[in-house]
Amino acid sequence: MTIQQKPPGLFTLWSVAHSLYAGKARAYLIKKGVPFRELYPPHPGYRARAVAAAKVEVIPILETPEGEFIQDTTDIIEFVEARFSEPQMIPDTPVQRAVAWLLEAFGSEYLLPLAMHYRWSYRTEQETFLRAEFGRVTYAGPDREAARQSGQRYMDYFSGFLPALGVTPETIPALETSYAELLNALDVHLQRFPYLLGGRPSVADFGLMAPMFAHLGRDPVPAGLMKTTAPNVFRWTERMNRSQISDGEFFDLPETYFPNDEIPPSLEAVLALVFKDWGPELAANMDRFSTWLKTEPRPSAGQIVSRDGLRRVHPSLGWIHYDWNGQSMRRASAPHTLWHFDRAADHARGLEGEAKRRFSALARRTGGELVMSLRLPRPLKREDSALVLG
Ligand SMILES: N[C@@H](CCC(=O)N[C@@H](CS)C(=O)NCC(=O)O)C(=O)O
Repeated sequence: MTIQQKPPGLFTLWSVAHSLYAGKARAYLIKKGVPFRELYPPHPGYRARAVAAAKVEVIPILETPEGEFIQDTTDIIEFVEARFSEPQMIPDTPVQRAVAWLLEAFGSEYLLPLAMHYRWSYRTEQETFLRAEFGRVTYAGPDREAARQSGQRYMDYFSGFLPALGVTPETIPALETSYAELLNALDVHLQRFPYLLGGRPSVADFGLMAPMFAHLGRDPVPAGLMKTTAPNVFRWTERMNRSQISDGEFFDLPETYFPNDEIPPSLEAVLALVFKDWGPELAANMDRFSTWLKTEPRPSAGQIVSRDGLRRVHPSLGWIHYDWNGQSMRRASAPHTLWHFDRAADHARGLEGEAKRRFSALARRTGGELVMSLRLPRPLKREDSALVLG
């Protein structure tokens, strides 16, 4: 096999087209104008360099031209932002910045069960597509049948996630109803604005691209649903993968965030759903983390936060139960979600004076006061691709 040599200055995104989190990192690098290429796992460098450095088998991993490796899409964004401040991808006004990080966390975490549901509960309707996509993870050759067979192991692995994500025949109707509500609210907003915070993309959009592109906007069944019920959301997924900031559709809108740190009513409607739908899970995860801490003999700084003590992409501390939209929900706890939520909440907690008052009023109007009052019983950090105690 001939391995392509990379031009100098080029970043590498170890990636696949149908990966949820790669969709977020890809859109970010495109909009940020970072020169990058994408390489797939069959390339020998994936295991030898990227997985070896990340210490977990995961997609995506960013490799810098200097040979550093960064895993976790939020860490990737933070790393690149620290290196290149322009073009701006994070609002610098206080309320918008807190809202942007909150939506970034919500998109990256909350919608994972829905994305996985629409991929795997409708598997028979989209089997050929999924086989082709998962084939690309393990096979790079001309034999189509071999490609379609080769991803089977990964398909079995990922489709097995549904019960741990709370997706069961009992919860599916409520999950689908809540998703329809969210699609509708986003569709109304994106009729008027190209991005969540106005004329310029932000971390809010990248977080939402995680579930909304690879699964919900690309797999045949959910993409059909998105196109037929929320076409503005589908159009936004296309826009998010183009390097231009402005879009000819919105020709009179400047390439800036909403003026005066405003959050328009159509985005408030989205936030109301964020708090209503995400709140019960966050509170249950918080309780589970507190209980786990109490049962650990000597919880020390740097200890891996995972029931089996292993470094995992999606660690768990056991099952959580909570009432959710009239359903009793049972799923595996997700402490990584708490890490993500808390980084966003920290921006809100850091607000002062008039900005603090405006954010509190916004949380009150959108039913988010309880959610925004949730506190980690102990800090969480990421170290070497593991979630650890601070
Ligand atoms: N928090 C990570 C999650 C990455 C992730 O879940 N990637 C999936 C593919 S989209 C994966 O490789 N999962 C492997 C696994 O769960 O074992 C990120 O933001 O990068």
